[in-house]
Amino acid sequence: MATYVIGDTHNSLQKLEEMLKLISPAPQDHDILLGDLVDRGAEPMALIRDVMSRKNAVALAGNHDLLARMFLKKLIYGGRKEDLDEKTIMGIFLWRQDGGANTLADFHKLSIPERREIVDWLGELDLYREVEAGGEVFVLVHAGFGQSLDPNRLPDDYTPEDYLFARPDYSKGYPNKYVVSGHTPTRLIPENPSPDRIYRANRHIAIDCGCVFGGKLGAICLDTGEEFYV
Ligand SMILES: [Mn+2]
Repeated sequence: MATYVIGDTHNSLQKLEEMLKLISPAPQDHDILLGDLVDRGAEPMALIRDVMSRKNAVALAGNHDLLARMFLKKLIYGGRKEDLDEKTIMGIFLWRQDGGANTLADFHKLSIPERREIVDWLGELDLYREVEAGGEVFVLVHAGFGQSLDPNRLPDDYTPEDYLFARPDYSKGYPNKYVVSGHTPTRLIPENPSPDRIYRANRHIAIDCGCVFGGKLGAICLDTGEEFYV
């Protein structure tokens, strides 16, 4: 059994399909998506439904997934303006500017039971997951614990900001486990010599290779360390 971790897909079902073709996981392997499935790209609902349908795939929450969930929950029945408070209307406006427009338009094409199913599924995504592979322990988390990463702190002892939004300090790491994160495209890591490739430092593995920004979708096999790009 092998475990593959796949970076931020941002609505690109096509890239995910290409990636799974490249990896060609065996039936007993696990595929873990590291969050930010939705927003920015073209086919959010098809992507979510595809991941939901895969028996061996699980997704963790990214900031975009939770933001989408928060607003979509209020829009299951269409979301008439008079039913929404000002803060929500403003939030939806800002979310649309930050990549939510396609997610919202695509959501509205679904039937109400389908919308409910998607909202429930998004609400169940874990914030982090710890897995063992190849004799090592890996903590998988969308943003990578931010500047707060502290070797004396347990993985369940961080804030939503640390799990979902904050930019990590790659000079810090746990001494006995690896942190695998997405969220920050590796081209934005100043000390990374290879933009859009997986970046490793101090038991920190950053795998968001910027697929939605003209880079690549990255993935890694935790058991072998093999890297995959599409
Ligand atoms: Mn993110």
